[in-house]
This record gives sequence, structure tokens and C-alpha cells, in this order.
Amino acid sequence: MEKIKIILDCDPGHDDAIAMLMAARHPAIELLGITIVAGNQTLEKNLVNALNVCQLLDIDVPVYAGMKRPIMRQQIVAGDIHGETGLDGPVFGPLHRKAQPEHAVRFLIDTLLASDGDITLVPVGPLSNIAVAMRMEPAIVPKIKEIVLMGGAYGLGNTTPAAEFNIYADPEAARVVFTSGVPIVMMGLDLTNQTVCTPDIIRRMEAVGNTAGKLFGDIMRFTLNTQREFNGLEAGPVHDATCIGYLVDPACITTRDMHVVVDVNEGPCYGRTVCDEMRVRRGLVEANAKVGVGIDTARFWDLVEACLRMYS
Ligand SMILES: [Ca+2]
Repeated sequence: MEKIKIILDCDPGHDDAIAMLMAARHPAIELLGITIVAGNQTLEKNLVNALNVCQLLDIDVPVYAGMKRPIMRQQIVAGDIHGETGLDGPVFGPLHRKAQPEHAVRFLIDTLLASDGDITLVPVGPLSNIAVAMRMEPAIVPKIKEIVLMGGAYGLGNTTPAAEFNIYADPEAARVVFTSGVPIVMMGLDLTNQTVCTPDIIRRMEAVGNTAGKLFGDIMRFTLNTQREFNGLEAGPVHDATCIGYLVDPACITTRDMHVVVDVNEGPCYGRTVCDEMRVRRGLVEANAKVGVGIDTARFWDLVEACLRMYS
């Protein structure tokens, strides 16, 4: 079977780390690189977190640092959910792993230009790196096979009543990506909040009994409390990991075609993904995204466990 070539663009981040460990070992995926963006925390902190996860789990994939700030807006971070480090919970040893010297945007451009149009981008943080790459070298746009992203919502937001964090953290970048014409699959909160990782699931993953299972537990036990406190959820969802679930087992996720517009007007809906869920504009606009609406959670958690078992 031909592997799905991906670049994972992330801001680790608790759920990012789960996406990383799934993407790095699943045999259906060839992980070409991990690009880091400011988001859940500053770029510097997200980069350290990514390198720590790679070092701990022996993930031999190049890591590139990207955009330090959003395109236009003031920077925001999600310290309430992800803690001061951006990945509070796990304790890592001294860090020896280093990032590549090249900028993430350069890596994205060069890799896509040299490709046969067979690379899928998987952005699970603010879209700053992807948007800047598209603006710096528009020739990459037709080279992108698909963008499978975590962000947005057709229902309510988690950072403002209208907006989800990844999109709200850089709405102008999201606008660039959603108007690019590249096929988009959007895993928004409506879908990802269905993956709340309750204590029984945490215990099940820890019972795998290896380093990856322990890391999963250390990560998700931290979000149990923050998500309950700040978002009123039963436990922490593994938002970003649903993108990997979709790639390797698309039948586990139901999507609907929708036209999605990112609101970049300053006001209460700044950063909202306005999704034409009811298709009221049918005949006027074409759908530009497949939006996740449902997930077979039993099948999804089986997949997560299988990925954890791929580690020694
Ligand atoms: Ca993320």
C-alpha cells in the first residue's frame, strides 16, 4: 500500500503530541517533517515540546521552527488549557534533540515544489506557517494534495463564543488557506469535542505499558482538569489526533461538504468559521471543505491504542 505523505504543522500542545505520536509510527503514513508554529504557547516553547516528544519516543523526523507571530493580530496563547510550558504534565529529561536550521516556511515551500503533488498538509495549530508559505510562493498551492486541518466550528467556539482557538489565533492566515482552492478537510470542535478522553480511556492507554502509553497518560491527565475548569467539558478531547484518524481510517469519521468563510472583521465573530451547514447558499457558492460532523469513537480509540502499541 502506498503511504500517505504528510507534513504535520503543529503547536504542541497536548493533543498535538498525540497526533505526533500517531503520525510518526502508523504504517499508512510517511511523516516527512514536523513544522512548528506559535499557538498554544510561544514558538520557542512549542518547539521544545515537540523536540522533547521526539526524543522521548525516538521519533526520527526533522523538526522545523516556523512563524513566531500571527500575520496581523496580537499574539494569543492558550496557557489556561496547556499550561505555562504548553505541555504541562509530562516530565522530560535533558533535551539533546535539535531543530533543523531551516525555517519551517522554507521547508514547506521547497518540499512541496519538489514533490509530485502527492503531499497532504496536516495543520493542527494556527495557520500562520501555511498561509505565509502560500503567499511567499504561490506555486506551491496547486502542489498541495489536500489540507486536513484541526480548527474552527460550525457550532460555538471555545475561545470566544464564535471562534475556535486555532482560527482565532490567526484569522487572516485561516482566510488565506480557506480561499486557496486547495481541497480542505476541517475537523472542527463539533467533531473533536466528541473525543473527550475520560479517565477510563486514559487507564486503558496507560495499560499498554510502554513509554508511549505512559506519555499519553501524563498528557491527558493534565487536560482532564483544565478542560473541565475552562471549557466545561467532561475531560480533555484529543482534537488534533482526529486528523490522523481521518487520514488512516476515513470511514471512522463522517464529513459533510460545506462552504466555509473565515470572518476577519473585527467584532464579536472575529475568527469564526462561518459554515453553510444548512446549504442556504446552494447554487451560489461551491463547498470548499469537507467538515467533520461525526466520529465512531470506539473505532477511533482502538486506532489510538494500536498506534501506542507500535512503540517499544
Ligand atoms: Ca494544536
